Amino acid sequence: MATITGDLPAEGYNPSMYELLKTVNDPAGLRQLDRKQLPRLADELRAYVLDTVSKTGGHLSSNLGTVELTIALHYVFETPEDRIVWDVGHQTYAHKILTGRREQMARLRMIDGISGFPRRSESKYDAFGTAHSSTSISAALGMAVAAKRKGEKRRAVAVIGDGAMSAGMAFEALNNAGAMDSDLLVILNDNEMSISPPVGALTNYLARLLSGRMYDTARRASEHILKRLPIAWEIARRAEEHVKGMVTPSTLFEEFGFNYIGPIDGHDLDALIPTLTNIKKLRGPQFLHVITRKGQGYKLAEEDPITYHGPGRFDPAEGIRKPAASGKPTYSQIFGDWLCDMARADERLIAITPAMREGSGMVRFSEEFPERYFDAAIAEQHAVTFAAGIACEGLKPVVAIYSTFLQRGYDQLIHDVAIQNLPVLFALDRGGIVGGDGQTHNGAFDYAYLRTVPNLTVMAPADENECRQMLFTGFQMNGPAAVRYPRGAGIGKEVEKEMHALPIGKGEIRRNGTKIAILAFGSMVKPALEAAVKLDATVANMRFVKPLDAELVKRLAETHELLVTVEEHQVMGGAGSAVCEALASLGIERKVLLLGLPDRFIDHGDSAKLLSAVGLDADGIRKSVRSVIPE
Ligand SMILES: Cc1ncc(C[n+]2csc(CCOP(=O)(O)OP(=O)(O)O)c2C)c(N)n1
Repeated sequence: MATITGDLPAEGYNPSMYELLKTVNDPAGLRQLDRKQLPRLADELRAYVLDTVSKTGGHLSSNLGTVELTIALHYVFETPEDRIVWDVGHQTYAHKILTGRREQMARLRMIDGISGFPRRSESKYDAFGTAHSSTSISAALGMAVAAKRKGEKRRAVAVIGDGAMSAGMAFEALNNAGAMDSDLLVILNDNEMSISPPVGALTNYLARLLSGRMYDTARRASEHILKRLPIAWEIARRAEEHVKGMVTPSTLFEEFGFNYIGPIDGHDLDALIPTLTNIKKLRGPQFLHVITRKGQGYKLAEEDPITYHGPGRFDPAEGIRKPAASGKPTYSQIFGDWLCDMARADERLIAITPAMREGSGMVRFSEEFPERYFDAAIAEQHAVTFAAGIACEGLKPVVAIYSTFLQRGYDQLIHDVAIQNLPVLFALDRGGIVGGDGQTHNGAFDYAYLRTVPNLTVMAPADENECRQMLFTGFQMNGPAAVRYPRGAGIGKEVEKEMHALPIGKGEIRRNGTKIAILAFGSMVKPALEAAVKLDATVANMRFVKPLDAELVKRLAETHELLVTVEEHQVMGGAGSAVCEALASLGIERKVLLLGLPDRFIDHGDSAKLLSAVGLDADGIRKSVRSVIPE
């Protein structure tokens, strides 16, 4: 396979480069091709992935790494009758291109365009919707069991990365599947990378498995034992397979009840296709270990798979350029800076991430405080309980976690942290609409799932400085607290180096008006203030979703005709609901307009456009208010 060097022609790729790819409109068409044509198809597919992703943004490195595996799977298996479940699903661009969505790649992750992840409603070839990791083995096992129960001769395949394999759910599924007689194939796509280098004992184990040391050591030890028994040695020597069985320590996956095959080169179609063809004939749980390279074929991504994991648009000939330093910092950066400052001021601080060092703004912390930095791997449940254990011993854990991924750690949050009232600070990133990743990644539910938990304090900053001060406030508390902030840059507010704790459960009036009072939470304070000018409305920055500032609610209700709550969160169960509950318990009857996300999943696309489409910008807020109180 030729490497795309980065020295591309100035005009970029042109469609004539995709002559073979253009003829493949579905997997049935792919299966018509001669095997000798497949390497050429792989080259075109890889170039097409690079070409389209460089124009739309999206996941790149992982997709370049699964081109041959995708071709081989659709070539050998009878998709869509045979089911392929892609774990996380961020590596499915080649799959999308080969399953009739080649032209639609131009609108990948955009409003009305195709999703960056598999989705059952998008294609019959997307056997299972994914995006959160480590679900594939469970889902494929369910499909295998259902096929058996229905007497259907379909195959079920789960393709899972070594990073995704680190999650408890993957092991729960292996444990279950290995003890069943289901025709399930698990393919471990091992590229020795998660988003950043993977961590944990499994990673070390896989590396040892690959280096062959484990096999060699065991073989030598066994030979030594067997040679003392000449007859036994002779029998063993003759029966090669038997010898292998006797001297190779069974792999972890064999211990789980799988038939382990591999490792094989995941970029070699001559290895992949015959192996998969043979496996297809085998019954019972099979485990194929495939080695791939993240970023394969595009030199810049091979050398720096982290930067090319999920880039925005870029010129493939030049590669990704670092953004100009003058841009507004993101909330993740504000968090990362606070974390370093706080760690310097307080020795007790320990920071934890479930495999999201880069996205959470923790690279600098991991370098400056390596002994106080813990990557728990893609294991949100473990990350939360691990923090609880640390807090029990008087240290101060900070769990940096995306809102959508804390959904995975909810019981741990309640049972291990909140019930014991342990001082764990949750830095909850990606609260609200997240853009291209879409419905699976939107932080739309956290106010609802957090504010119902006793002992927990929930804060939402209106700007960058408030974010820093809230992190400080939460860190000082003697119980659990969460600071929930959005994806991307803030409003450009200057950040004070000085840290001071905010009064707990107190909001603030940002603007005085008449008749209408807007009670704004977090990112909605800014558009609320803009909308308020024409409405002549009062605006409160509520700051705390829990404990809610009931006194402020009371005061505003007594002095205004209409209360308007606005939040970048589902209306159902959100901060507006909390305001209504407060009014009810105060016995106050006042008209309330609740603005927030509607009761449906919000799709992918440009965040500002999506927010505007649901009325969560200044204009939308103003119009909604005017529909209740006309001018
Ligand atoms: C539950 C959950 N936590 C975190 C993530 C964010 N995430 C997306 S891809 C990824 C790394 C996956 O690594 P691996 O499975 O090895 O696939 P690779 O990208 O290396 O191909 C992570 C952590 C996620 N999708 N789901």
